[in-house]
Amino acid sequence: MTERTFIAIKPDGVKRNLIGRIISEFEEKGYKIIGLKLLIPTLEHAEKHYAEHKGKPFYPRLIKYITSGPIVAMVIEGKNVIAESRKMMGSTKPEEAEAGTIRFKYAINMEYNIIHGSDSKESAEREIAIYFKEEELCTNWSTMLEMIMNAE
Ligand code: D4T
Repeated sequence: MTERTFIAIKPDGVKRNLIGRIISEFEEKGYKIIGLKLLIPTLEHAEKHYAEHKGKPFYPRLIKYITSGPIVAMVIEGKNVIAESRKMMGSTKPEEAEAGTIRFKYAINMEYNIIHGSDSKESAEREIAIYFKEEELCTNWSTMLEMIMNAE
């Protein structure tokens, strides 16, 4: 099933010059990027994004970190992209992340774990709406993969 997910390269990923490498992983897999922006999250973005963690001990540091610098916010479309992109990212705890995953390769610890990806269809819709207006998404273009498949 074609789905949309929200992916963000977090401030540590941007500061460590990993933008290109991380975007490449999604492009190489064949997913379609339909929304892309570099922004410094406001307190409003951060509080909405992490509303489920409000009140937890790590919440204040999480908000400080996510608003500390630019993130790359993306909307990615593809078959089963929500679950597949979570697999590509690996466990929230980098030490538990499987070899080859983005967090295994690049993340330092759970707090600075490089990347975020929605964990369900509901979170994806909610998170996309925090960072993008529907009209900012480029929904009608074909990747090479789709062009080849449609030509066959
Ligand atoms: P995000 O949402 O950033 O992709 O992370 P996950 O979906 O993989 O994990 P999460 O929602 O459980 O945690 C959100 C964010 O909080 C940080 N965190 C989490 C932390 O600093 N200490 C903690 O104990 C936990 C559970 C890491 C990711």
